[in-house]
Amino acid sequence: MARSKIALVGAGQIGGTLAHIAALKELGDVVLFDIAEGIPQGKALDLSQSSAQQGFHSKISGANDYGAIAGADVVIVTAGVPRKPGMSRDDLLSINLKVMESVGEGILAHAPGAFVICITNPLDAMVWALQKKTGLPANMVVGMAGVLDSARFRHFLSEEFNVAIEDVSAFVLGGHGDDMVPSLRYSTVAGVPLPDLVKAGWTTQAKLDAIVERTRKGGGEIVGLLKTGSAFYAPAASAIAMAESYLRDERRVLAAAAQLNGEYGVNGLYVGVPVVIGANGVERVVEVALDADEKKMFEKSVASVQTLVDACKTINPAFA
Ligand code: A3D
Repeated sequence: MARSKIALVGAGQIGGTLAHIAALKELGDVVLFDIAEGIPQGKALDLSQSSAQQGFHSKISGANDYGAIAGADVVIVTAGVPRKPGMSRDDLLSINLKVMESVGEGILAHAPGAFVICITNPLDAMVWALQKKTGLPANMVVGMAGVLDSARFRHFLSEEFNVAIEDVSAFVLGGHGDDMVPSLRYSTVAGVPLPDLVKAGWTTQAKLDAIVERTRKGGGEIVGLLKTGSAFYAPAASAIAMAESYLRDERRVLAAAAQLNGEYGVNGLYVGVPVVIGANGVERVVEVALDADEKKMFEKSVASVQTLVDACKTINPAFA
């Protein structure tokens, strides 16, 4: 049986880590694509040579030509530039919007049947632009952020409670940014909601509030420490969980930026919500009742996403 093909558009920090994890998990053959000459080829060669010790059979190749992604089952997009000192959010937006245009053309020409996972920031606007540019069905174009935000939340909670991370389940809604909405009511330890654990004396509300704040600023904390780039191990692991759920039809319930068409009262925007990912891509948006506070935070987060999308339409009226 033919192996699945995973195309990684962008062979930087996250792209290289994605290739490594995909190969270790034998998810399929991997193609690294980048505009930087030599980088995807060099990483592909290095990773291929690691198979002698690590025992995987995935073939890994690198290319500067979109033809190499032909027929990919999954495309994961990390192409773009990160924000540098002195660069405004709008500067970043206009550069990466152009990148999404060329990436969208490449995907449409060579891998229009793929499940496309976007990671490039600003995430909710870039995945919106990629879907708009390609015109691919919305269930096949999704953004990775919620899995990562939940992973950060779960890590901090597992440390606070001193329990295994797999017994901590976290629920995060909204756009990928400082006003994302980590929900305490829907986050649990072995099924017990966090507010009940406060009542039981396991922690305090103040400690949970601090963990929520740290989760919201989780990306910035790592940028501050690394100084030369942003997080890449956990972002790559998060996107692989999404790709794996699609390729193996696992039907996992994962937080992701999905196009909303009426769910949560939002229309046409990509916003982080829990979704079911299976062989048909995003198969279902999980919609739950929000209380007044959660609703207020969610609406604020959606408004931030709307501002970014409006900025994309101003920068390039073709997106309007
Ligand atoms: P980096 O290591 O800079 O890799 C980006 C790669 O994109 C580089 O190798 C570039 O050469 C390449 N590139 C630039 N323009 C193009 C183009 N037009 N076509 C193809 N390749 C191109 O960055 P990274 O891997 O650390 O991060 C990648 C992106 O992910 C950035 O936009 C980050 O902000 C974003 N990111 C998002 C999250 C989320 O949770 C959403 C987390 C971490 C990083």
